[in-house]
Amino acid sequence: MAFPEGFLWGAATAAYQIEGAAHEDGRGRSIWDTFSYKPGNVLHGDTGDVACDHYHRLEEDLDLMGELGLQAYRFSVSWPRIQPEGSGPVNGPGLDFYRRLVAGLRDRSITPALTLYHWDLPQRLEDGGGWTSRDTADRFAEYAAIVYEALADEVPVWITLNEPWVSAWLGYGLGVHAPGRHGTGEALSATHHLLLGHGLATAAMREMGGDNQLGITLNLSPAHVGKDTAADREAARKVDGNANRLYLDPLFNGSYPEDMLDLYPRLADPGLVRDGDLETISRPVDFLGVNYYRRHTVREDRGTGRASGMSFPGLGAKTVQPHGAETTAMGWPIEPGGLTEILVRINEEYTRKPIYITESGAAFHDYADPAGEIRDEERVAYLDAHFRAAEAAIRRGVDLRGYFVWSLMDNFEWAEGFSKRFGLVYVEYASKKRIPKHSAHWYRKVIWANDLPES
Ligand code: IFM
Repeated sequence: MAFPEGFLWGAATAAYQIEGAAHEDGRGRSIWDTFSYKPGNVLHGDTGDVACDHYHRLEEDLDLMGELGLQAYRFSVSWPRIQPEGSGPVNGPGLDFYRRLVAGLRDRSITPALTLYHWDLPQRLEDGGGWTSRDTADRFAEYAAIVYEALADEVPVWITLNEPWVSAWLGYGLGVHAPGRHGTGEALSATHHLLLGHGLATAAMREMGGDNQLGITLNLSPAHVGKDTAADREAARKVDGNANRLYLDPLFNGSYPEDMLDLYPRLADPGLVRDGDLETISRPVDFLGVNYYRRHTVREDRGTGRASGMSFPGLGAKTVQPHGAETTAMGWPIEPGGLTEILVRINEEYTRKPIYITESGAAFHDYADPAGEIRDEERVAYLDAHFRAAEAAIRRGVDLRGYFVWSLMDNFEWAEGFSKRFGLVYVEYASKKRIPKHSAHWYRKVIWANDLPES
């Protein structure tokens, strides 16, 4: 194996998924509070009110990270903790929490990587249209500048948005995430304003100076053809367009893809995409963050019968399980080769800028055995295979700088509530006790050696 010297091994989390303390120290309401309180939206009625109680267990969790030997930690800042109304005055205690977090990381020589937006939009902004409104992009840039002003000296890696595809399509298109709105037009407006917000925030932070690395995180999934038919090829092209190119093209080429403009004429509407927007969106970043979980194996969907996988409404496409692939507890196929594939493609088709894998990991049916051990050997195998796939991309010329495992600890998995466990560390939710799983002990050795054990 050949991970370069200085390769950053880390783990990732997000504010709403772990913090809890939803009504403390002046935090405002977010769209995930509203969404999760509505019966039927989240499995078992779970909410992030308490989550892993990380807000109150900060020191314990920092110690845990130190014990795991993490070199980097990716976390997100909760916008409604900083600006309870989404604009206007800063909530000091909210900012102080992240100051303490960052100081604690630095004390332990763990590099902080900060995400500004991981889906918890202040509800007040949603009341004014949320990401379908252009105003939200401007407010996001103001919020970014507030956080940057406070933490730029201590945080070297900045990520504007986490997975804008998920915010736009699951939140505004399919309604399975907050704010639970349904409509292709809304998802497209949200897509554009999220990207614009990224561009404006990046520009605002650049103007403030500092030699930090600024980037954005996309969730990317190669789209493969299910059967070699013209209809499946067409369906796979559309899924690739929607899931990958709709975000990569404006960021790195300064335009929406031609075929997506044909499919979604709204993206050519000057009322939505104004002069100069694409220049703002495509201003250079210092790195791209990639979240990789799965490939899409795509078949045409004539809308008959029940789709066994994910269906892409309006695209005439659905995903199916690839023959023989094992799946995670999320039902996602395990295909490490897709990680090499997407990294090499970015390098060849979009940018030679450095890349971080900002999330990669899996949920399995973990449980504590009578001795209190969590023997998650499936996760060890999963991570081992994906680390090898990342290394294969490095050998093929990709400038990969680091790898953040999703997730540091089990947490609130959005619409799935607490039913899906992605953590290196097990959380016993009743007591909030943290128990490192076997994968955590294994990962510690990988980090220490900057290498993988012989397979
Ligand atoms: O838990 C999420 C995370 O918030 C964003 N990326 C995917 C993870 C697993 O679904």
